[in-house]
Order: sequence, then structure tokens, then C-alpha cells
Amino acid sequence: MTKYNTLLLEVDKKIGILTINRPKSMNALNSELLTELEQIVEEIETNKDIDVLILTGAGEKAFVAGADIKEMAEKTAIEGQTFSKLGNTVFKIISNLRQPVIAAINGYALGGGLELALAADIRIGSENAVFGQPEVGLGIIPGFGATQRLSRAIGLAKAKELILTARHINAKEAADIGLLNQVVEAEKLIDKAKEMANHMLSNAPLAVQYAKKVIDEGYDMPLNQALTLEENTFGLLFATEDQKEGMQAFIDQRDAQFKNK
Ligand code: DAK
Repeated sequence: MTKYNTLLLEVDKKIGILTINRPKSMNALNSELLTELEQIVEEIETNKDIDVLILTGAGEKAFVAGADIKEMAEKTAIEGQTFSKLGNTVFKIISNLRQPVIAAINGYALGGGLELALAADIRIGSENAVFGQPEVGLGIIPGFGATQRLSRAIGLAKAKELILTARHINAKEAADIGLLNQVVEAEKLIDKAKEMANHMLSNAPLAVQYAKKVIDEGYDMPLNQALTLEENTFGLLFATEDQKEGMQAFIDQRDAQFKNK
């Protein structure tokens, strides 16, 4: 696999742990990092050794403290547009990954950092995590998806409150409003994320991946169309070996041995 300057990837027992690795800059997203992130997530999509991806930040202070303000401040309009396009492309690839993605949020998740967490399917935060969309205080609006993904995650009123006030919230409040699935002690964050990943891995991988796809794609469709998508995908899974194995294992009263086929 390619070597990266700003990212680390560990793979073990079907779990990939992707660490955003610019701790001296609070893991802020600059162009180099976004370019590497695009490359690595494209590799992860086709990596047969990864069935669940955990995303986290290096160090103890930040998950990702947003887009790199120092780099952004210097940009021309055309460079700004290129940066924006790159960010949007990468975040779309992440949210459309076949694998479930768990964000393990170990500190500040601000601006583009919270948007990265929103591109994940599940968010687990450490007790010291801090969330916010500070963009309006910088004279811009969120540009990596928060105007759309935050309201889908926590509802319109709360999304507007967070974006329009630009205030920071702590992990407890984030869990209370449904932004976080769980809050855990900082030392247990990665173990808890792995525990959730292992629960997912105990199921048929194709069923997990198609369930994610149908939930996401159906969310923006009229209900009847979305239910048709569910019916068709439900039918499709009867063409897999793992459906036969899962049901036979139930009948035989044994654990299923899934093959991802
Ligand atoms: N960018 C660049 N450097 C950052 C940074 C950031 N976002 N956040 C922190 N750093 C750097 C600091 O400058 C400092 O660097 P040195 O001075 O050591 O060189 C180092 O990280 C440590 O930070 P602090 O000394 O500030 O540490 P503290 O513990 O005191 O404070 C903090 C931590 C996270 C509260 C604070 O650093 C902070 O407020 N950071 C900025 C957070 C922020 O506003 N983030 C949102 C950025 S705006 C777009 C798409 C996306 C976006 C925009 C457009 N398009 C599609 C058009 C996204 C925008 C954003 O994310």
C-alpha cells in the first residue's frame, strides 16, 4: 500500500483504523492531507482485508480541528474552488464507502472535522470531545457537507442552532442531541469502536454493506420508492451464499460461518 505523510492505516482482523496524523496542527485538513485521504479511501473501498473502518485523529487533543485555516487564508478564488471540490469529493467517497465507518472522536471535531465525523455512519466520542461549526465566525459557511448532513443527523432546529451560533458543545450535549451514538472514557475510545466494529463483523458482510446502502440511498427518496429499493435489495441477498449459510445455521442451531459471498 502507498506511503502517506499525513495518514496512518493499521489493518487487523478485518478492521481498518485510519488515523488523521497532523497532531501539531490539531489534525487540520490541508490540501496534502485531503489529496492523500482521497487516495487512501479509494484503496480502502477495494481492500478485501477491511470490512469496517474506524476513523480517528492522532494525539489526545483533536480528532480534526477543521480545514487548515492558515492554508485557506492564502488561497486565491480559483485555488479555493479546487480545495472545495477536493474536500467534497473525498467526503462523498467516505460517506459512500461500502464498509461501515465508525468515527472515534478523540477531542476537537470542529468545522471540517465535525463534517468528517458526519460522513461516518456511527460516531463514538471520548468524554473530552468538543464539537462545533465555527465557519460563520470566519466569514464563511460550512463547505464539506454540514449544512445538509448535520440537519439529517440531529434535525433542522438543532443544526441551525449549532451552525448559526458557531458555539462549541461538549460530548454529553452531543450525545443528548443524537450527534453521538456513545460517549466513553478517552482511554477506552478505540476499544469501544473496535467492539462496535466486531458486532458488525459477526454478521454477513454483504448484508451489512447493502443495509447501509439502502438506508442511505432510501433516505432521500419518496417512501414508496425507498421501500421498493428495500424489496429489490432484500431479494438480491437471496443470491448470496451467506444468506443460505445464515438461515441454515439458524435451522441447525449453530453459529454461521459467513464467507462474504
Ligand atoms: N487550521 C490550522 N491550524 C490549526 C487549526 C486549523 N483549523 N486548528 C488549530 N491549529 C493549529 C494552531 O494554529 C496551533 O498552531 P501553532 O500556533 O502551534 O503553530 C496548533 O494547531 C495548536 O492549536 P492551539 O494552540 O490553538 O491549541 P488550543 O488548545 O489553544 O486550541 C482549538 C485548540 C482547536 C480550540 C483552536 O486551535 C481552534 O479554535 N482552532 C480553529 C478551529 C476552527 O475554527 N476550525 C474550523 C476551521 S473552518 C469549504 C469546505 C470546508 C471548509 C471551508 C470551506 N469549501 C467547500 C469551500 C471548512 C472550514 C473549516 O473547517
